Amino acid sequence: MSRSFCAPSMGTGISRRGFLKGCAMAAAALGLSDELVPRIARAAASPLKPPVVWLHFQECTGCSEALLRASHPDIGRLILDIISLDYHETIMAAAGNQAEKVLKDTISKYKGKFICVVEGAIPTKDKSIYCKIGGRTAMEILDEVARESAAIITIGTCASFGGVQAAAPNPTGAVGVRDLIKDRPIVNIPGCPPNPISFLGTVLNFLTFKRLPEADRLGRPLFAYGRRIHDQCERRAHFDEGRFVERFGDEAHRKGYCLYKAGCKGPETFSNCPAVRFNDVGAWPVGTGHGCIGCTEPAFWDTMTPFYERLPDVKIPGNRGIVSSADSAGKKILGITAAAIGIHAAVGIGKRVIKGKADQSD
Ligand code: FSX
Ligand code: SF4
Ligand code: F3S
Repeated sequence: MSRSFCAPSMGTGISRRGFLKGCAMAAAALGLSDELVPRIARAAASPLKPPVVWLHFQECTGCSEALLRASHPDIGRLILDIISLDYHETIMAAAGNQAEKVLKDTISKYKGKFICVVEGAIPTKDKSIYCKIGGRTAMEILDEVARESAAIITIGTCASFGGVQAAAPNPTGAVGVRDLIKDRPIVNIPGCPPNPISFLGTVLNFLTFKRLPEADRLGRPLFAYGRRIHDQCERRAHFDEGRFVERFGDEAHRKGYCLYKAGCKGPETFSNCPAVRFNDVGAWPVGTGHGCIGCTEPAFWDTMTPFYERLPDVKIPGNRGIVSSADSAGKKILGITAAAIGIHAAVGIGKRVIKGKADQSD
C-alpha cells in the first residue's frame, strides 16, 4: 500500500518508496549504517518541518536548478517534503512587497528556529551596492536574516567561498558567508553546483541528530568532503600505472585513461563526486571524460586555472610504494614513498591558494 508525504508549502508529493529510497541514499552518503534509515525516515517524516529561508545573492541559480531539476526527481521532492520552504525567491509564487512581507513574517515568527540557506556570494565593496533586493543590500539582508536563524547552510561555492564573483580581480569584493557571519553555526556545501545529496544529507543530519554534521577547517561536512577525488577515482589504476590521456580524443582518452595530464585537479580536490555521482545516470565529470576542475575548493577559479594544464609534480606511486613523476612513470625511480602524494597535494594547494590570494590583492 502506498502512502504519500506532502509538503504543505510547495504542494509536492513523493511515494513512500521514493521517500525511503532517498533516506537510504542520504544515509549511505552520510556514512551511516542501514539500521539508522528508519530513524532518519522518522525524523524526515515528522510533521514539524523546519522552516527554511533561502536567500539568493551573486550566483547563477545553478545550485537551485541542480537540486530542483535533477533527473532524480525523488531527491528534489524529498528535500521539499522534509522542510517548509517558506521563502525562496526563484520558486515562490509571491513577488514584490508580498515577498518582502513573507520574509519579514517568517523570520519574526520562527525567530531562532529556522534554517537559513544562502545561495550566492555577498559583495562587500562600496557598501555592498552591487547586489540589492527590494532596495536593501545583500549585506543588510544577510545580517538581518542570519542574526535570527538557528543555523546556516551555504549551498554552492559562491556562498561558501565567493565563487566566480570572487575570482581575481574580484571587482565587487565578493566573499562567502563565513567571512561575514561569525556567531551562527554554518556548514558549507560547496560545488559549482554541489551535489543535491550532500545538501540532503546535511539537512537530514540536522533533523535526525539536532546538529550540523562534523566539518573540516573550511566548514565542509566530512561525510561529503572528507576524501580526495583522486583517492576514489575509477581511473586511479591508470594514474598509478602511468597511463595518461595526452590530448582529448586520443587513443588513451578513448580507452578511459587518467586525465591528470589533461588538467584534472582531482589530486587536490576534496569531494564525494566519484562515489555519489550526479543524477540517476551515475555521471560525474571524470566519468564522462573531462578532468575535475576543483569546483569544491576555495578560489578554484584562480588556483585551479588554467583548467587544461596539469598540476605540477604530482607523484605516481609504482610497485612497492616507489613513486615517479607523470613523465617518467615506469622509467625513473625517485625513491619517495607513496604517502608523499598526499603531503605534496596538501602543501601544493596551500601554496596555490596563498598565491591566488596574493594575486587578488595586487
Ligand atoms: Fe555559484 Fe550556485 Fe556555481 Fe552557479 O547558484 S556555485 S555560480 S553553478 O549555481 O552559486
Ligand atoms: Fe582520476 Fe584525475 Fe586522479 Fe586521474 S588525476 S586518477 S582522472 S582524479
Ligand atoms: Fe566539481 Fe570536480 Fe566534482 S569539478 S563536480 S569537484 S569532479
